[in-house]
Amino acid sequence: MRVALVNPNRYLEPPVIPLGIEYVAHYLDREGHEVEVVDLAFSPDPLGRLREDLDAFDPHVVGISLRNVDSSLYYDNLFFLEEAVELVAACRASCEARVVAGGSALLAGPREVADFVGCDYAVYGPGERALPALLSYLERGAEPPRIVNGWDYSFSRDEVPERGRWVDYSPYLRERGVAGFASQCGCRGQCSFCLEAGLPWRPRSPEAVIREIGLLVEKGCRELHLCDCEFNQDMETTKELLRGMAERNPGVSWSLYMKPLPHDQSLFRMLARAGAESLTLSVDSRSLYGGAYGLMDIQSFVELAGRQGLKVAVDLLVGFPEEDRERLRDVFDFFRAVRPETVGVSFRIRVFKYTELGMSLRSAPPPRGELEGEDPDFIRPVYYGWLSLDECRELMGDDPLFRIEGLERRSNYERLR
Ligand code: B12
Ligand code: SF4
Repeated sequence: MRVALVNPNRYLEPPVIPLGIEYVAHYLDREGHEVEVVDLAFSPDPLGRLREDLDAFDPHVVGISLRNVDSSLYYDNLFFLEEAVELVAACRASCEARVVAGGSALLAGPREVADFVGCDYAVYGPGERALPALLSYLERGAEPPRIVNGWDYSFSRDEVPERGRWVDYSPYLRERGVAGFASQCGCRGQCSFCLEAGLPWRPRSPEAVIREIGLLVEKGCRELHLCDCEFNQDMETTKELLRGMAERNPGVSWSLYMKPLPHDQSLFRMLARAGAESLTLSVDSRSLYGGAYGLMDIQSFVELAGRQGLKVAVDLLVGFPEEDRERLRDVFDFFRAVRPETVGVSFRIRVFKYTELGMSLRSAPPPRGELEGEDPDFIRPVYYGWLSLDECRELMGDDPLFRIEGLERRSNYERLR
């Protein structure tokens, strides 16, 4: 079948090469489908460009990759799905193709997002084998289910996806973008606010990841970002990968997300040897006091990383219903003492319908604070919080270590570059 894969992500802070599209395109191509990627990231006229490309290609299926629902920032929030509605409508007007949505935005509620953007089908989770499976229904003239669970199909752990074939990296690299690579999918964490909590964990084989990085190096990409939600989920797999990278991917420097646990001294030594430079450490005050990890774990993380010359940017989320200012004062004082490179603070929490926090806030009004936003499906931004900007500033003091996320449009890891 002819499949057009559309990247509507025009948020450029920083621009992100659509890795999900590259992976899905690789699998479709391998299955014998004809693939064209319509990358709208830098297009001055996205609707016009989409219509033109669809007219020329006349696809049977349009796959639209929805990465971000919104910018997830309380200040100056940008909501992206409105534009997706227009793009889906433009597909309908241009061709007869069925429209399939995929991408991490679907985690906000696959049915809700599918209804919002008006697509025919939606795949949530990995699309590598799920989209070809959906196409085979259509080829047979059968009706696929409207919502497909990508984890039922997953991906092949040994596959080495082609890189830089489907997407032109050059405008991204010119505008501060870096290529990404993924070593695993899913998360074993259970953070109450997070879209990824408890998503089935599937590792890729370290050998395949090392070879994929080799392909990126051949394309001239030596500065990379890991696209795992958190790297340190399974120490055995991560260490095997790091050993291989140190031996076979020399000269690569990369950034990654990590969570406080698990970690040990050798993990940081191996990260440094494998070219890792900056780590974004995700911390939320509820997990901190709920037992997932403690202050000592974070202190040891920052110290051990620092000893290896690794820079640590902390993404800190505070202001859960059960907290008060005194508890948060302890958290801020702790970071003031431990001093990672930078701490990006969010004190309003983006709430999603099916997260633990979303479900509890929907079932009963919180003991303190309020929900801002009207959408019962929580697709249009809904925020929860009780701390005011002034109170948050007071907790930060005038220490330049802390920055409030959203008041400037640069993600935490970029401040380290
Ligand atoms: C790594 C990462 C980053 C890196 C990216 C580095 C790089 N060079 O690629 C950086 C730090 C730059 C970043 C920035 C941001 N990020 Co980010 N990021 C991620 C993370 C951890 C991985 C994304 C990724 O590439 N995954 C690997 C690829 C292969 O997976 P994928 O894109 O989802 O594609 C798969 C499936 O979704 C599906 N699929 C994808 N497209 C399609 C299409 C079809 C048709 C089908 C069928 C299937 C399909 O198949 C693919 C293969 O399995 C995700 C969380 C997550 N695990 O998804 C957050 C995440 C996407 N980011 C998020 C956010 C909010 C942002 C920022 C807006 C933050 C900010 N305010 O600055 C920016 C946006 C930047 C931009 N221009 O879009 C949120 C989005 C949530 C929301 N509110 O919508 C996420 C979900 C994190 C979270 N838990 O909240 N990010
Ligand atoms: S915050 Fe990190 S560890 Fe927690 S559920 Fe989300 S991705 Fe997993």
